[in-house]
Amino acid sequence: MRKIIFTIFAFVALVLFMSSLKAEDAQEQLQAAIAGLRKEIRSDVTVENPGTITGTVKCRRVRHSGDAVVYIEKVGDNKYDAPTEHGIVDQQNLLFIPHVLAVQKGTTVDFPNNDQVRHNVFSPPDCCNQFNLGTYDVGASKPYTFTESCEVPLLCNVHAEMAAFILVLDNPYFKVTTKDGSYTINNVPAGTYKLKTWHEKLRTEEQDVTVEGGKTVEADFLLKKRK
Ligand SMILES: [Cu+2]
Repeated sequence: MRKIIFTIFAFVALVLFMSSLKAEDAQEQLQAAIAGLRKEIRSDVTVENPGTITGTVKCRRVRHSGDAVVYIEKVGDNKYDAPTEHGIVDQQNLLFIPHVLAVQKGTTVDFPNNDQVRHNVFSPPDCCNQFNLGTYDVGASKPYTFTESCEVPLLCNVHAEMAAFILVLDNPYFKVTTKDGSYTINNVPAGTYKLKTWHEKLRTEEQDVTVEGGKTVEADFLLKKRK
């Protein structure tokens, strides 16, 4: 009898141990996926004697100052070739990864399903890039090309809690902030521009910046709740 109880106990302990390893594995995989995916997709532009814009975005009353976007509204005629590189929004553990992706207009984004369950990807009907990729299998991937500049909320009609954003912008001059709120926009042609912010929950701010060739200009923002 004792032997049987011991065997059952040992078996249960082993199963628990294996499942904790698996959970740890999944967590590690998720972290690696988050760290590995690009948060911006832009085309390469040759600029003579460019300048740099850098600074910090402080986000009030949200968990961290990451996932805000700083961008220049208009550079010249704002006409740029679309990037050839694809963006990726992965689906893992009932999450879209990354949570915020900023892309230049004309970028194709792939939506691989690397989860254990089927997902659907769509944007709401009032979005300027309205699309619905339907529900698709684990291991499959579907692309969509974003031809209009605007905020694109991503949703899944299987899981109401899944949400993410793609911000589609007119030119290559933008950056997604890191968790501490810092950002740097490189390769900017000399000139005076309107620099704007985007955040899924916070109010848009803007300020004028003058960029000089070979120099770095600083621009900080404080983002508050929308009224
Ligand atoms: Cu889903």
